[in-house]
Amino acid sequence: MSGMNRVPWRDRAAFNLAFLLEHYFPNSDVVKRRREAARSRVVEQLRRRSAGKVTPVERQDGLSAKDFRRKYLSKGIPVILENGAAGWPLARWSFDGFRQRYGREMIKLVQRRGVAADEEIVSGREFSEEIQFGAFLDQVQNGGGKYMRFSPLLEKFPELLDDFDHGFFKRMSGNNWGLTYQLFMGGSGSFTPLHNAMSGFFFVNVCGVKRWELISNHYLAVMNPSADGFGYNHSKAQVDLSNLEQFPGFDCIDRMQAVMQPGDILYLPSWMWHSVKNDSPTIGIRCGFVYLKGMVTEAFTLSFIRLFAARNPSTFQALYYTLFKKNLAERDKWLLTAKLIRR
Ligand SMILES: O=C(O)CCC(=O)C(=O)O
Repeated sequence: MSGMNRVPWRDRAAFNLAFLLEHYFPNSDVVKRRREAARSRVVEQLRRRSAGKVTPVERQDGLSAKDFRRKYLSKGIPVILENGAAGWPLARWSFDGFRQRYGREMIKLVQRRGVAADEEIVSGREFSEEIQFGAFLDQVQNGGGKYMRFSPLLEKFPELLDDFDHGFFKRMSGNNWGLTYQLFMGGSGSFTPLHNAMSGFFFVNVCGVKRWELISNHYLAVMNPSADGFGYNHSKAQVDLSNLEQFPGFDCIDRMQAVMQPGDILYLPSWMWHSVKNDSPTIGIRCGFVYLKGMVTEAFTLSFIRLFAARNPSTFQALYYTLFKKNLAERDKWLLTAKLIRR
């Protein structure tokens, strides 16, 4: 983002180092004090600048894979590929279509700390429930609060994978390995709070309207995530600034917004923070992919933490579950360790 409100690299580096150390010394007061001091300096610097700017994510119609890689992927810039999935055979991907085909099947919904709305987490713990797919779909369409996020459902119903243009993902990402697919279905008003993770992804919006807020990881100190060693980071900061006193400086950071219509595909770079609100009942697919350059250049410290300091799951566990583990119920414990799909 050219012309963005920037934080001096020294203050960012000081915060990043303290955040890294906190993963190894979670009870150290010295580390906590250093982190707080760095955060205050970042906020002070940002407050000397103008109010944060909100800009729309670019929309491109008919972008070639080569131009996508040159202009967006290699630079870590998000983009909406307008109607990118319009020609895919997704006609059966509707609430009625799913109800007819799979309505009687039992599915599992898992809510994880930091990426579920507060009211979905029962007494501060992760929470999962089994529900009949038909009943779940009914409540999504009727504005109920249950939200299916990061679901491995495509492994249960692998025939659905035939409806994607797998060549599209390979061409765009420049890889023919490392693709993972996860499903999202939520009702009107359902919400996923701010978080970021190592893999970049394409999000295919099949039904409904989704509203995204995107924030560069340049502002990690303002997002102020806890060092809990998950495979992802999360923040309780609210983009409507309703908890500015807890997240000072949030009004001075730049952010982007994207509104996705059915058929649109969003590219989201590694480590970019994002939150999502569904304006209407939605069905979407997240296709994660490996792009090493982006992972490291977008956030070296976070990549280092993910590879060497994360415990829930560790890199070894994540790889094991991604590559080998077949038992869904077990693998389902770890967010973002979706099975690699070869097509
Ligand atoms: O659609 C959503 O609610 C969240 C999507 C998301 O955060 C992701 O795919 O990483």
